[in-house]
Amino acid sequence: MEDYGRFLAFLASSLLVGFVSVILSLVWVLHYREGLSWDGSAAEFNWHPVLIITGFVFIQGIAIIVYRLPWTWKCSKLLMKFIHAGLNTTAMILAIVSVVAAFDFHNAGNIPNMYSLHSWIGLAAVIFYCLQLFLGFAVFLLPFAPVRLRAALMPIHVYSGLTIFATVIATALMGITEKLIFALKNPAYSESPPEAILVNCLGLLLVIFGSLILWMASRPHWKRPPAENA
Ligand code: ASC
Repeated sequence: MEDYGRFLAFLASSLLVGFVSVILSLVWVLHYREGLSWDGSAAEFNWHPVLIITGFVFIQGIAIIVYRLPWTWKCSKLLMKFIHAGLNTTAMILAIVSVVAAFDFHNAGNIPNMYSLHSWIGLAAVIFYCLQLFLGFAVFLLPFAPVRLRAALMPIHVYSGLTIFATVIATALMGITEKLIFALKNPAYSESPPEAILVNCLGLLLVIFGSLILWMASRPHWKRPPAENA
């Protein structure tokens, strides 16, 4: 790879931006909100943004670009598939736990479920992510699918993976926005209190993280060389 340094700069920036996003989500719920617990209270709901940003955004983002790390090109393709699948499975589990936390909190407080656009798109994203994972496992990881089927499905796997990732980030932005509108009362969101500024910055970082990952994933010359597959 002739522009190894540029790739490393993108990788380091995305890791930094993703890591700071996770920290900001923790500062949000621990410093400005009710903290974290599992008791049906608002502190249980707070797992929702933390686990979505950690799992569904950060870990999923890393899972997407894991084949592009040049020092893994001498590892077997099968090992890299296990790492890709393992990171995505971890992200799926965290996303499901985070959705359970949101439903639990709503049910304990008689708050209606599944009325917002955030919840519709978010649940669709979780369902399609599970389908993507099980299909990917069956076609690309297990040894049964013929090469022609793998080759036919690979562009669809890549396209739907990137689309789900972008949708998850858009859904996180909707969730952040509605939470700030619901939760900030005195002072209100419109008065730009420090919590609003911090969480707006978190949203900005999620967009930057998504852009960096999608850039790395869409550069053909940063792909794992086919000759080194095995
Ligand atoms: C796989 C694998 C690939 C693709 C290719 C079809 O399972 O390891 O490189 O599918 O065979 O595009």
